[in-house]
Amino acid sequence: MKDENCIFCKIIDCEIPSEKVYEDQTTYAFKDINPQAKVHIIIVPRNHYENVAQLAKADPKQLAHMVQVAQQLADEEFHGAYRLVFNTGEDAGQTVFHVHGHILTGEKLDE
Ligand code: IU
Repeated sequence: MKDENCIFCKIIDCEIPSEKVYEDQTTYAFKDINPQAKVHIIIVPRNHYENVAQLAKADPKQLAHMVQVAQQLADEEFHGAYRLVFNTGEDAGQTVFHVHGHILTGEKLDE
């Protein structure tokens, strides 16, 4: 399930370069190009869904897997402490309409 106009589908397929930090059969994670924390990773499913609600409805196991991978990356980066954010909708700051979690970690975060 790909969208040929989607920039994150192109990153997953390595048509556009990214700083990959994790991949498996269903999931891909890379460093955000505009980091908002010491470690800022974007985690995406390989399949294209517009937002987290669509993903949760269509494939809840995939969403659960992404949370587990986020935990694993934060275990490696900052003793398992992290913030996981899914901006959903333009008015909430979503700019790329391929569901993605922002994993913010690597340092103590502001409350
Ligand atoms: P948002 O939740 O849709 O606003 O998040 C999109 C994020 O993707 C944002 O933090 C961008 O810096 C990041 N990003 C990226 O890392 N590489 C890209 O090629 C593009 C966006 I386009």
